[in-house]
Amino acid sequence: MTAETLTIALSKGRIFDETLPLLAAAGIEPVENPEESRKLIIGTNLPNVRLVIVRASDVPTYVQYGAADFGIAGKDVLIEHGGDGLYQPLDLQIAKCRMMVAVRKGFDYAAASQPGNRLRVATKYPDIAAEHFAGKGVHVDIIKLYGSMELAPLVGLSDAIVDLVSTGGTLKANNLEAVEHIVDISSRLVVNKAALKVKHALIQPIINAFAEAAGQS
Ligand code: PRT
Ligand code: MG
Repeated sequence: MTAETLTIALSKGRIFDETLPLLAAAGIEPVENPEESRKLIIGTNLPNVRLVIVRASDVPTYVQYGAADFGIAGKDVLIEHGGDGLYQPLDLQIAKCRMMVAVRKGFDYAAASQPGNRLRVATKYPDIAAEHFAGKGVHVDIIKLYGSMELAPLVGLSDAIVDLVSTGGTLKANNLEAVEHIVDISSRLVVNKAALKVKHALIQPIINAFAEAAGQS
């Protein structure tokens, strides 16, 4: 971690797309598109600023250990990660969605989720799911998955799923319906605490530009 260079951790896809205008507002333009390039380190128009392209759920880890100075991660990822060693100055209001409980259409969720009952829940978010059902007094067997949660209730792996919903199109296409809203999700700026001190002169103007572009200053 040298004081004069900056490394920013981003994931491909919706976060990268929605971060581009924020980077532009801070005068930062990637020289390559990570969707097309296989490179994991991408330069920018600024010689001292580079991007590292990582899995969405790995962004907090890179920032926590200082391998990236800051990054952008969904609140879903941050809740599961725990946020250790991370300063979270801004809700960027990008990549918005909702964490929901969903079941097969026609499944009697109201009956199945009575306090004292036992429910099988498939999810990529075991901590969020466990806390939600503990709050309702429902016993759950959590089945950890890494993707395509929507399949689990269709093939009898689980009664319910806890997953992110944005348009609702994926649930609909798979004959599922959302039955409970857990929490609204958007993406946050996460900054390494040591980097914020050592590289304050480099990082603070970017935080300010992001805040302004996100309508929060
Ligand atoms: O895809 P990969 O396994 O590499 O990682 P990831 O799914 O964690 O990354 P990515 O890029 O898909 O998502 C990054 C972040 O975007 C997440 O951490 C969320 O904070 C946010 N986000 C916003 C979403 C969605 N909207 C979203 N709709 N992440 C995932 N989805 C998925 C959802 O899981 C479901 O499968 O999209 C599907 C539902 O979308 P609709 O529009 O059909 O409702
Ligand atoms: Mg995804």
